[in-house]
Amino acid sequence: MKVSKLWLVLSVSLLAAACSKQAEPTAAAPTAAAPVAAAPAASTEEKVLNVYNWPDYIAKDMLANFEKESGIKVNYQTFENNEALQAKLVAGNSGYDIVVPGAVFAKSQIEAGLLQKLDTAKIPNVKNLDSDIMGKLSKVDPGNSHLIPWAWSFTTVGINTKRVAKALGSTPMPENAWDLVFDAKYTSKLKSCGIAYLDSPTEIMPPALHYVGKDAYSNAAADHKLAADMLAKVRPDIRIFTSAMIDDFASGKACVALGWAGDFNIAKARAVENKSGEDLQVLLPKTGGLIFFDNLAITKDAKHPNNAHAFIDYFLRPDVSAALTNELGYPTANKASLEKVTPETAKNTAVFPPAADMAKMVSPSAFDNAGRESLSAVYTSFKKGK
Ligand code: SPD
Repeated sequence: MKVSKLWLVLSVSLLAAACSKQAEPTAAAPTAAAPVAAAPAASTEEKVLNVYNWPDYIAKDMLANFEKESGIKVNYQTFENNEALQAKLVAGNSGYDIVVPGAVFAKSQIEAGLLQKLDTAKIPNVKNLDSDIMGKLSKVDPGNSHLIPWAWSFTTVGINTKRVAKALGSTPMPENAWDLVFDAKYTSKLKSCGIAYLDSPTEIMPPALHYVGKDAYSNAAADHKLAADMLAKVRPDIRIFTSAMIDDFASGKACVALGWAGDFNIAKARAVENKSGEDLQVLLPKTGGLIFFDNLAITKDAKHPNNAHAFIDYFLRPDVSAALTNELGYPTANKASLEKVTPETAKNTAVFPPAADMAKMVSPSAFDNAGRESLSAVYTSFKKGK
């Protein structure tokens, strides 16, 4: 089911709020304002929490601050794509209390009973969430009973401006940024400086389907074939497949990347930090990027559900959510955090795209099981170059 136009509402409301901020933000580090929500049964639960999240997706001090304040020790591990998380959840007994599925996968995970209902009485900071966004998210999670948004961003194209200009030579930049990664006219030139793709069927096939004029979340095998034919033409030019491309992009190893705007924001900051001289730019394709939303959820067999609720509540403090946006360039659905978003971040169009660009974005949706199988087969052949 489509989460229709959630993202336009989201961008307009969040950006307006962020831009209307008057004063400098306070320090992002959590203060001793309110104690971590004490869960009634916390005393019977060991002080441990096992979290499974995407890499490069948490503010620097969040875990240490939460541990210090709550006395709960957090074991934190990462996965690189929704497929990897899905496999763990389906196998059961993952050992994880909190996981962070994309909305695209979360709907079927809720339906399959892999995630447990949240007890919002234990999450008082749920009041900080943007009600418009939560209303739209209820199409994926009826009654907002299982998911708390962690962060959102969009899949798009990032470039290393100087290296791309050199590799393209006299060929001008295309009007549509997707051409840089999907049209052999460009990829054949850019392969000399390195093209990187995300590495998962559900990350590559939706933009490829969108590029060939099909529904990005089509389940039709014929549409998959069309996208596969297009991809086959550029396959020889793709050097790197990885969903953790920040360092490759920041260091200049890849000059063009099909990836997540938030990760490109991190790469940009890293390039500056490392004084590498690489000039990175996040492009907003003419035909739109693909919005995604990742969410905190508690596994059905979580051993530490009270600690998990306490962690979620902690994250929903305005300053804690804002640190994710300010440090990494990933917006959240925490409306109350916008006052703490720095003016520099608020005006960064790769964090909060302008309304006109948001209007063109593709909303998240879900594949059915048959569609997902077909996509996997097509993607595997594409990667093998067969
Ligand atoms: N740095 C990791 C960011 C995780 C992004 N999740 C992307 C899901 C897109 N479908």
